[in-house]
Amino acid sequence: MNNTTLRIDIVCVVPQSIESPMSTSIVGRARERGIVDLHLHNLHDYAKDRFRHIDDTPYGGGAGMIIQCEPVFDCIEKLLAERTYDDVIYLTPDGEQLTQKICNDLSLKKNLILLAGHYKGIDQRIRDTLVTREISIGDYVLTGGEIAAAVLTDAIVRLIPGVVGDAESVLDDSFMHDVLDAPHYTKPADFRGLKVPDVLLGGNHAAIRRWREEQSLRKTQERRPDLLKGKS
Ligand code: 6GU
Repeated sequence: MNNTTLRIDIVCVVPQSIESPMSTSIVGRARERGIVDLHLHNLHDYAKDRFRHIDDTPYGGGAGMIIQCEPVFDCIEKLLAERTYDDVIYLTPDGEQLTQKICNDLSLKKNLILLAGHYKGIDQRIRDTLVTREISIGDYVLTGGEIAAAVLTDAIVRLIPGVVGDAESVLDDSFMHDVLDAPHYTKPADFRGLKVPDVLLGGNHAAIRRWREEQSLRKTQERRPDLLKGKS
């Protein structure tokens, strides 16, 4: 791997669940090309007993199982001994909500550990000592953090220069400028009588830019007026 590579280590309970999305399409190609160096770690490989247990019942009682300190410390301390990490991110519904800005910042890092929990959660001592940042991908609950880690990885990797073919298409996305994307059309210009707006067929680039800005603004006003607050 060259020295501009972003290394991401995903530490989780069920790596199989995200192997495919992390190995195909744009993320898979970025890995093949050495732009991102992605490693999946199975916490069960760090279990101490022959049944590969990594969780136990919560002190104080209550429903659900808690991931134990030992396998997580063993796995993450092994990684930390091998290189310096910019952040150890725990994916959890009570974390800071993920935004495009956070993705932009993380895409500039060199080495990241993403820790994905399962069951009821992880022992608080892991969060107090190893974890440097906690992120949620939205106000809803998933069965585990693996898919959240895959979402975060996907959102970061596509921002690395050279990963998405057309750099401009990344910069124009919804949220890149705090407004939503304008509508897109491709051939044919008339599909069952459904017509592409004339302005897009005319080749007047200034008019097209103005139309897209108007559409973006109107859609944002309708769907996400919160994004426009504090703007003139
Ligand atoms: Cl990061 N994990 C889980 N389990 N559920 C979530 C989440 C994370 N973000 C939103 N819901």
